[in-house]
Amino acid sequence: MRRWGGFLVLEGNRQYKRNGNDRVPVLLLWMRYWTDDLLSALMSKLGVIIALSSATLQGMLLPGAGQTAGKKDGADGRAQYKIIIGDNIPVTSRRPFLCTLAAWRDLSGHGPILVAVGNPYEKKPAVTVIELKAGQAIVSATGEEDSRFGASLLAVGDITGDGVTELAIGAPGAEFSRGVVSILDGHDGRELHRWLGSNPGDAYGTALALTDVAGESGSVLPAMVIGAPCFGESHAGYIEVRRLWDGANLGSCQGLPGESFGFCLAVDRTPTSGGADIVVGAPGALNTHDLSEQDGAVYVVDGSTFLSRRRIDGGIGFGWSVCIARSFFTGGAETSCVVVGEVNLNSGKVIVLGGDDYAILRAIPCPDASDTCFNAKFGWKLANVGDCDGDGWDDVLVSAPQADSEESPDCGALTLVSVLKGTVLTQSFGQEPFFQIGWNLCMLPERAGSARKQVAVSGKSAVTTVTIARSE
Ligand SMILES: [Ca+2]
Ligand SMILES: [Ca+2]
Repeated sequence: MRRWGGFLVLEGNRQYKRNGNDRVPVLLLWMRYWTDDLLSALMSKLGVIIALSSATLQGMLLPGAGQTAGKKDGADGRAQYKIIIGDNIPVTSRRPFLCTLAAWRDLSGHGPILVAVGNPYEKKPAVTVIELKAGQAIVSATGEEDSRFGASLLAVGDITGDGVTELAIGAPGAEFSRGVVSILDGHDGRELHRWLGSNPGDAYGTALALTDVAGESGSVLPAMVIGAPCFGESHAGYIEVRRLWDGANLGSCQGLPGESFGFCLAVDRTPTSGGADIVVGAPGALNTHDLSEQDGAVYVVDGSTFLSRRRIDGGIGFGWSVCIARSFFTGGAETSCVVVGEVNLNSGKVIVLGGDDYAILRAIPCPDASDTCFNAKFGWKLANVGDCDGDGWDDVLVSAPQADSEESPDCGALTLVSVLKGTVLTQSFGQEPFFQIGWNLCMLPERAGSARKQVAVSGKSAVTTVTIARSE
């Protein structure tokens, strides 16, 4: 509903009250003031618009319009895992929900965990590197006004050979939205590379991912994939692959008009021949925040020829997020699945694609234990958190930043799903109403010998650390 007019928005949520064995639909409505700089500026000209989509209202009032609940795993539906929402990471942003995150550990894996926090929508966009345990900012870099410097962040590993990871920073609004990606030396912040989009409006640097390319005599070299979704009706979007050590442009691949090809990226390193595959989301979005209103697609691109191997079509908002889940069969070949978020007004779902033809293996709907899914944006971000339940397949953490719990509207939810079984392992909600946990997710480096997985998560009110652990 936020799409219609914005500003002061009347929001609704269909919930159910128990009445004996029956459940009676109850409509909850509340007002929200959407404080975006752009919208504030528009508002001064246009005044307040209260918009309420009749289609949405109808959807809320129709009984049974919600998704069926995902089954909880474990005996008696008891969760065997828990998601613990922990300490806040200090952030200066007025709007942490727009923060982007990257994390790494330096000095051959034994140093403290460092987290880079991007504030791309501040008046002076900035990226600050924080030492997680001490909660102290170590260093920061700023970009030009409206450049959206820090809209994407990626720790790219050590290029210079000093044991310190370098940091890639995307600024898709820079140079008249041509977009710029900078690789900064992790030691002194020196700019090692600066790459530009081809044309104004490309939004080059909206998405970043690491990949491998073939080097001389069978060696493998690290490279970076850069997404330029060229938001808009007539723009196709493209990806570009750059070798990290010398910045060489190795090739590119383009999408179809209006589909925002390059909106999100994942790299599948499991194919045994021809190097890594690049998985590209093309949800047909007009920008990174408003939901898509058209059918989306996901492409699998050969990472050595940069030719599209396959296009997989989906419903509205399909391809909003992508990640790879791998399996490790002892003595057998490693295989993988592509996990795709389909985010739309209905509730969203996560779809698992696999096999040689990337067929749909299973769809995991938003688990609506308390009918929390309407416009929850389930699938907004995905993070591969490794194999939590020991079934040999990676499991995936799914965010739904506008999910409601029974007590709190808009607190957001994090859901751990089993890719192999298509079930929900556990779910946790944001701590308070309107916390909106899950606008961004970033895995933290694992501690040696620890079974706990840690994820940095941004919500509306704060950036926080989340731990996934077996419940005893
Ligand atoms: Ca370095
Ligand atoms: Ca698993």
